[in-house]
Amino acid sequence: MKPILAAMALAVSAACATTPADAPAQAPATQTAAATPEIIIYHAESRRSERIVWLCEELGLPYDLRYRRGDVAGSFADIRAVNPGMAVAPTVFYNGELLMESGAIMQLLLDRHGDGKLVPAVDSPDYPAHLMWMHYAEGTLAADAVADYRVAQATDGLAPEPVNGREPAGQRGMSFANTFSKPTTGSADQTSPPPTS
Ligand SMILES: N[C@@H](CCC(=O)N[C@@H](CS)C(=O)NCC(=O)O)C(=O)O
Repeated sequence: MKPILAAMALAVSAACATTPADAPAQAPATQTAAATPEIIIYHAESRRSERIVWLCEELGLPYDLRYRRGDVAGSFADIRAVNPGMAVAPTVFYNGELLMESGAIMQLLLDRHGDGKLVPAVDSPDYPAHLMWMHYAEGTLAADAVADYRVAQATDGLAPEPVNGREPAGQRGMSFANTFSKPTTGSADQTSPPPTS
């Protein structure tokens, strides 16, 4: 339901409700979606700010996109002007509040404006895996990939080599994501939980 319709439905049901004088007070109805926020996304092409743009599109949330097409350095100069201490993409203003961390911004938008879309219910069997992958993206995977990127930067673009037969960090992060299958008790694959005694 659109936020405005939800608000109208709440208002109408409140106006029509009759409560006997001795009835216990009712808990307020659960709010399903907050009012449409003002969202300004400071973006740079091919950067993580795309996550926020994508999500706003999925949720039908209006947003003001600020970036310079074909000019990543210029886009970051604009970001630095509004967020000098940590000029990263995304930098987002949500109802005037400066926010960073794409995962946190996504969670905020989904919690307040998702109306149950795109996220399994907290008590769903899919919720733990959903949460794990949400954190994996900017936790282990990003850390591993950036480690390889820094090596490549320091070695004129050479791909990191395996060390002691182990994959370089970023490749490990990607191959884990590519080969992961949801563990089920008793399965023999490498992602299974350890046996319980
Ligand atoms: N964990 C942050 C990472 C933000 C980040 O580092 N973004 C990159 C672009 S993908 C950036 O702004 N890099 C510029 C820099 O670090 O100076 C997030 O998920 O938003």
